Amino acid sequence: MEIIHNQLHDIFALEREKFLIRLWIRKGFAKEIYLIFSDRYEIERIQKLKMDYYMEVGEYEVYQAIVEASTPRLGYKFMVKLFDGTFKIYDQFGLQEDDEEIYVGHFHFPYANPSDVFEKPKWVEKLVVYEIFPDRFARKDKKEEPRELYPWDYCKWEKPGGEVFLGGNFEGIKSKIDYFKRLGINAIYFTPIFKSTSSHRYNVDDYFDVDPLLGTKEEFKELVETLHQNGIKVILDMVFNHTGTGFFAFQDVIKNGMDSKYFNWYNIKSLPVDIQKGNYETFATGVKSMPRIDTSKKDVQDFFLSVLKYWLLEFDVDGFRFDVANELDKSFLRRIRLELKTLKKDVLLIGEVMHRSESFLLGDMFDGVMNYFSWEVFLRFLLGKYKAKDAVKILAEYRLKFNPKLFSCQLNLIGSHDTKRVLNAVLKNKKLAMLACVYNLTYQGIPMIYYGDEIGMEGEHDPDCRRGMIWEEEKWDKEIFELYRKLISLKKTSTALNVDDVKEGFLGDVMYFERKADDEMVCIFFNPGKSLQNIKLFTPEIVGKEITFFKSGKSVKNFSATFEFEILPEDFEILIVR
Ligand code: ARE
Repeated sequence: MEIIHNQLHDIFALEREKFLIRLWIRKGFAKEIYLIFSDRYEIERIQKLKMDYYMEVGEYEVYQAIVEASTPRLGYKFMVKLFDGTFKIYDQFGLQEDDEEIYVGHFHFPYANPSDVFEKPKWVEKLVVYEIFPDRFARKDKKEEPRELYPWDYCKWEKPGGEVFLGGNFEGIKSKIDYFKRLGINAIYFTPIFKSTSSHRYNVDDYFDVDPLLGTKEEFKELVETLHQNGIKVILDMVFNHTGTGFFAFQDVIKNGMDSKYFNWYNIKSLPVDIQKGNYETFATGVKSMPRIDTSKKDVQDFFLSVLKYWLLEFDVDGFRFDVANELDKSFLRRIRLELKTLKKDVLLIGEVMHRSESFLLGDMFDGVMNYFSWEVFLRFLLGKYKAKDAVKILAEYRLKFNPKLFSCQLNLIGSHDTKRVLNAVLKNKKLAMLACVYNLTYQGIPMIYYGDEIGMEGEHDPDCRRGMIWEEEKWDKEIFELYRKLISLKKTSTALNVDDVKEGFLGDVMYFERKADDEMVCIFFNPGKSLQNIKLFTPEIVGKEITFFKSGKSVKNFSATFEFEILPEDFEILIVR
């Protein structure tokens, strides 16, 4: 085993002259660690800073230091004090004997350009996103409909795909403002709203128009305005990996073959292009309704950038979620960031990446991704597939790869229009679904709630997870609904739940998150097992503090460094320490 965890020596520019540096070192190896640093060009002016112990992750201890530098440049190495009082140096060449002369081996942060400093959109703090699948959320009847509709509760018996329309629309969504306020959410992510032949609308035929079944562009504009007036931000889903077959460029290729000026936008395998055969590259395998478009081409990028600017500027939307983001050309993703952030500094850019996202989260493309990865780890813990200790290690190792400001922009979810609903994911165990909800609203990042999860709706994998929203209150699970309301309110008022940090930990079989601000500490405990757990905390930070139990609302003034309480089987507790 490596003494220094090589992968995890990290540096992030928090500001142009302020750096966060972390080092992982094997447990029990170091007594103290010092950071030796200077401007790279002034190595005679070396400074020394004692690093803070940050947390334990698996076999390693993580130390960190925040360096206030005098220029945007940094040269640095680590001085490791061992228990026998001797020192070792850790630099570019690895771990070696202390030697005053070897400063040349130092690590470099050559120059922090403005783009190296990740800025999170201001409104991300205290944000709770609600995901709406427009065809299935709410419908306000219109006299004439452009399509045949199925009954709202049709999906209870059938498992219909994209060909079945229930007819949810913009007016329907607008009529639910009171519901959004009651729940407390302050942003909505809409799956695609553009003109399409399917009810999921991921095969877009016209990126400059909304689907007529949803309403008109004017109605959408009014909806955005109304949501904004009520403090609710709007995030749109943009599908740039593929188009619909009715999209003008694809139609032009069908008509003109190789003479079409859009011919090289697609990967056409033979001519003539035949939609029945699907003789072209598509999304996934053989999805004929979705011809894949080549986003490495400059004119394709130009076209889609004009689409983004149109919705951003004309409709004043606040952010975008990019479909199949992991397959888009990275030069396109970098252009999106550069051009959109110039137009609107605070626009939020979220990628749909269902797996580990290190290469997408360097700060040059997205602000965040849909965080399926951390959820999958937590889910395995809930289901007993991972012990608390192992889940904590994976969660922390993953989180610590990222700039902490950027990690706060991850869209944390526990299900979506593409997966089983959370209740089904936890095998219909309501108590575990409630633990998932607590994870969702308290882990570092932006919580995203998939419509209907807050009232306990069920649903297997796509398309079953897209049933019509239940509006009859007597059919709701009120206990789940109240838990969501209370947690959303906590997320919106707590300072600790909004810091750019979390510490994952475990006490036996219990997992916990510790979130700490200057004026408040919030500790969240999860006990998915079948036995009652006695929790004994020992930390001087609770001496003289008032501790409030989230569930009962009871507070106690605490005078010692120890604090004991119980958590029932398959239950959680949140302590708010002020
Ligand atoms: C249909 C079927 C699905 C099937 C899919 C692919 O219903 O069961 O997985 O085809 O063959 C839209 C519709 C879907 C429709 C699809 C094709 O909403 O109902 O699904 O079009 O007609 C991958 C991608 C990820 C993608 C998912 C679906 O990585 O980007 O598959 N998600 C986006 C949207 C979808 C949308 C599209 C893409 C297409 O969010 O709603 O689908 O625009 C494992 C793999 C993942 C894989 C996942 C599939 O986890 O590791 O990579 O994700 O399975 O669930």
